[in-house]
Amino acid sequence: MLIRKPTDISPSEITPDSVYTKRRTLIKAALGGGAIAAAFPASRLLMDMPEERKAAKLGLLSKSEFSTNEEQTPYGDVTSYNNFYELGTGKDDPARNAGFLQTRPWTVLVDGEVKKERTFGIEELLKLAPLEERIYRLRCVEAWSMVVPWVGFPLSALIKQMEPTGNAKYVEFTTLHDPQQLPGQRIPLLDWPYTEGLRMDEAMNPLTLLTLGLYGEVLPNQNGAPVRIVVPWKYGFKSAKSIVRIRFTENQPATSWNEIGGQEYGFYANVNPNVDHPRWSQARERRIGELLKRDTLMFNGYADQVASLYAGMDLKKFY
Ligand SMILES: Nc1nc2c(c(=O)[nH]1)N[C@H]1C(S)=C(S)[C@@H](COP(=O)(O)O)O[C@H]1N2
Ligand SMILES: [Mo]
Repeated sequence: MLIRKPTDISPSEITPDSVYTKRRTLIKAALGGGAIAAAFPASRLLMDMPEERKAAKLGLLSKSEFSTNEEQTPYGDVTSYNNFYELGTGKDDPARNAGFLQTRPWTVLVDGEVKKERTFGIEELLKLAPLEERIYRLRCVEAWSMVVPWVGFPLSALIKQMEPTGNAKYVEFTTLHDPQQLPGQRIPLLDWPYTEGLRMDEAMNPLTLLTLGLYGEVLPNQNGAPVRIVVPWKYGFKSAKSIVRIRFTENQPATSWNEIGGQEYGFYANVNPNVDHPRWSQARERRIGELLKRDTLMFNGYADQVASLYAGMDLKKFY
């Protein structure tokens, strides 16, 4: 399969309404590996596996003052050790099942508390603001971390263009809901589609990146193609993948992990070595590719940029 250059892509079709119909049932049972395997038809797996993904280059990228100069996690690790439950629950499943997901045409609906709702084709999003390279640490709640050269632009550029109303206090992100393309959605692990959310000031923070690529190329499907969020001071699950909708809300939106396990996964989910997950410590982490664990930093090392957002808040309560 060949991914065309962003400039070759024709205007997108409107995403079907079914994508936005949120299921009401919340099934809290996590199922075993047998059910997962059964949801991914083996024949299609082989047929749809691209032999060699040749990702489109994203052209000249400006560097960012927010980039870390730590050693980058190799491309092979970034694209083969993933969390993307819609493509399987094993770390190597998303790369193996990536061929199910079709990322063209693709649209993102921006609606809710905005002056005028709008649907962006992915090719429009790619041109909405200058693309930057942002080398960020990203730490999973499971106590591993990576350093990834993401490509994108601050989400604030999109928000400003959309002119949210005075009632917009939060932003909700919704992943594509299509069990054909995301077969993990045939299993009620989470209340699909995956949703996440940020407070408006978090969404406007210059670190919050609307992400379209990594390592100078368009995002591989397993990393959340064609567009995802990256919020580097929060646990990885806040960084929703394969987004089809961005909605401004007055009230704090329900988020998938918080709904399924509120004691373990809070709405804020700021990386915090002093607040343990109920089942394990968050004080240390393993950088993928390294043997020894390292200390986890407050706000994942981005305290200078974001600590002020939480001034006066009890971070044990608002975890
Ligand atoms: N739609 C969706 N987004 C998701 C997830 C997911 O399962 N589904 N997993 C999250 C978690 S737990 C992490 S750690 C990051 C992993 O991003 P990466 O695979 O690109 O490193 O994606 C996040 N975004
Ligand atoms: Mo994660």
